[in-house]
Amino acid sequence: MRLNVGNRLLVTLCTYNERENLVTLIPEIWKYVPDAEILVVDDNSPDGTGPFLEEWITREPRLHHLGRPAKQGLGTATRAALQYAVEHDYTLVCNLDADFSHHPRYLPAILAAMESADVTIGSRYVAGGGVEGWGVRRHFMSQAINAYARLLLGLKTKDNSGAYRCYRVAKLRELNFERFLATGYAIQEELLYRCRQVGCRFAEVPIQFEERRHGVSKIRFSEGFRACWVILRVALQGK
Ligand SMILES: Nc1nc2c(ncn2[C@@H]2O[C@H](COP(=O)(O)OP(=O)(O)O)[C@@H](O)[C@H]2O)c(=O)[nH]1
Ligand SMILES: [Mg+2]
Repeated sequence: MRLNVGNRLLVTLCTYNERENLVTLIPEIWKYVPDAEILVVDDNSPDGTGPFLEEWITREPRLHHLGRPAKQGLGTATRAALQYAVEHDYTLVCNLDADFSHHPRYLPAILAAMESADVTIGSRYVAGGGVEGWGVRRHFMSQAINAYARLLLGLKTKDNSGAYRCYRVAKLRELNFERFLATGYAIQEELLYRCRQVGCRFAEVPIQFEERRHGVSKIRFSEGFRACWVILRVALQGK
């Protein structure tokens, strides 16, 4: 799809050891949205993602690399990605996991929903959405975290823990990123909570969450408990 005239879209990918996925994911994103620029926030992955991107960038002006010295968590990586979009004056920023769990085929529908929303969620938990390849434990963890976040943070949206989202950068500008508490996976719930505080309109577009194509998940079971603790602190901190 083509972007409306004057709109600039940044697609952000946070990565730790996702080089094998990036090789095909980045061109796949441009298949759906050729005008998008892509930012990879990489934490000095041992698989050589950094040098691989630096070489690619010499041939591709739509590609950007924000390299961090060491693995610092998905929360701070996501924040860095969104802050980059604010600092570089994009209109919209879409974030995807970099392992093909979030297929770029949904980007056109997500962008269309932004016509009347400030935040659009690529949602596993609305009609037409779903998850493939998860065991019982992973399903339970996701459902439990979502119910917990809805209860504590008063969120009305269905998929509050997924990272597949599009944000209107003008609304992100209103957030105080210094106040964020999450450094890990709870960043997703915290972002929705803070976006709601600044009056964002939300939309959810169904996606099928797919099994990662290469590599291994970086999430640990303990991450669920850590996320619950952070969500509680966010709720207590209030405005
Ligand atoms: N930059 C950065 N990316 C991360 C970090 N932890 C996870 N990611 C990336 O975040 C995305 C989601 O992580 P993943 O391990 O697939 O989590 P899962 O899908 O919940 O199993 C992937 O693109 C990871 O490479 C981190 O500490 N730093
Ligand atoms: Mg994944």
